[in-house]
Amino acid sequence: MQRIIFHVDMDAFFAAVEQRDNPQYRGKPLIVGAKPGNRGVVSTASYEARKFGIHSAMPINEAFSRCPQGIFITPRMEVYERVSGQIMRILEQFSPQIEQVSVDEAFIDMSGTEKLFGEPLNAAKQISQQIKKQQGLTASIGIASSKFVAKIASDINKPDGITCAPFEGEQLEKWLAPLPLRRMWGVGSRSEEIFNRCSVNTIGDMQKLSMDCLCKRFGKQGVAFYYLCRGIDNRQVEQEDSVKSISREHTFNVDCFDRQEWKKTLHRLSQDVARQARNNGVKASTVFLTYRRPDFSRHTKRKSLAEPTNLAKTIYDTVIGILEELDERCFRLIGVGITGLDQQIQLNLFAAPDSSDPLETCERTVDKINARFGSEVIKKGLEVPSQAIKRRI
Ligand code: TTP
Ligand code: MG
Repeated sequence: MQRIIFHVDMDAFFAAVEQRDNPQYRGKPLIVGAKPGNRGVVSTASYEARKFGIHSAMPINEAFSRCPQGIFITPRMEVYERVSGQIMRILEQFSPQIEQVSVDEAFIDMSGTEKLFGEPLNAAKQISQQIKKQQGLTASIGIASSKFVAKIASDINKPDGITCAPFEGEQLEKWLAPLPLRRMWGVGSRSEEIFNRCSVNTIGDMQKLSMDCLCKRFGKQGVAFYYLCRGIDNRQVEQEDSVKSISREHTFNVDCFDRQEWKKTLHRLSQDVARQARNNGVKASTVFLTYRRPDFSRHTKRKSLAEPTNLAKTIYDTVIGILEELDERCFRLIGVGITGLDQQIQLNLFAAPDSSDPLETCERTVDKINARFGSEVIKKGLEVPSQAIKRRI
């Protein structure tokens, strides 16, 4: 049977959700990320803002100097996670074989679905229409006989594009040939530099290298390069690979010495992480603390749990335990993550099972209220400023 793989990637995802929910942002350069004047970065930019050269991971202050008239907003993660879950449910209607690879992208194995949805191009049009109809958002879809080529294809006609790559043979090789080496999985800036020094600048240039030559320089990775540059990639669409860890981090505006501030930040981040775990229907067996020192060096410390959890309280208590064992005075960035995720339960936002654990029931109820009325409605102890408590008293 012919393998048919789709890669679906939402267009300017966070910005598109904001433009959908806030008509005043539509058609305008919208930048979602840190607040200008701070040290954080751009999460994403609307296509109008990209015309100014703004892109994900750019320092927010550079984005501001490129486009001071832009609209700068901070992300609403819980909304994007909810929309992400809803999009995955749309995709599930087309095939049970789905691998979610990030908040806004997934592979779908569409092999053998022609009788239900017609030719691949026709099936992709139906997916795109359903996402537009049900979510008011656009996606770009790549169609190919492998994950590697489908991923490249989805990026070619962005936004709102559907691209079908040749399925095999010489035609596929020719299709890949003009693309820059950066599109290859496994080619980072260092290996790109090595290739460029030998005048290998495109995937086509790589196709001319022998297996022997690639292996001598890159070992096992060289074998992968040899096949990938010809569009040969047998990796399966694997649902259980979809989430390996969930983490959130925060960059302080100025290097932070304040322990209370660290704890407040970790409390908020633990809730985000726990909520996403519950949304994804997973529990974690390991919690980790990640941080950058003022010298930018990054460190991660982890701790195993006696029992898997998706509770903010357990995640927070554990990460504070890790923090207490450290001898750090100052952080530039701090973050919380969970891993060792229990993959038995399906990724499905609203199919979260009811729990008999009162704490979990309580946290789930808060999730529902905040998702419905906005994340500001219910706050937990540490998040309420002390002045606010005093005022109420
Ligand atoms: P992407 O799919 O990489 O980007 P995008 O959807 O914004 O734009 P494109 O049309 O090119 O696909 O990432 C999905 C979301 O993940 C993005 O909307 C914001 C978030 N993100 C970050 O927060 N930081 C990052 O560095 C990147 C790349 C993405
Ligand atoms: Mg995207």
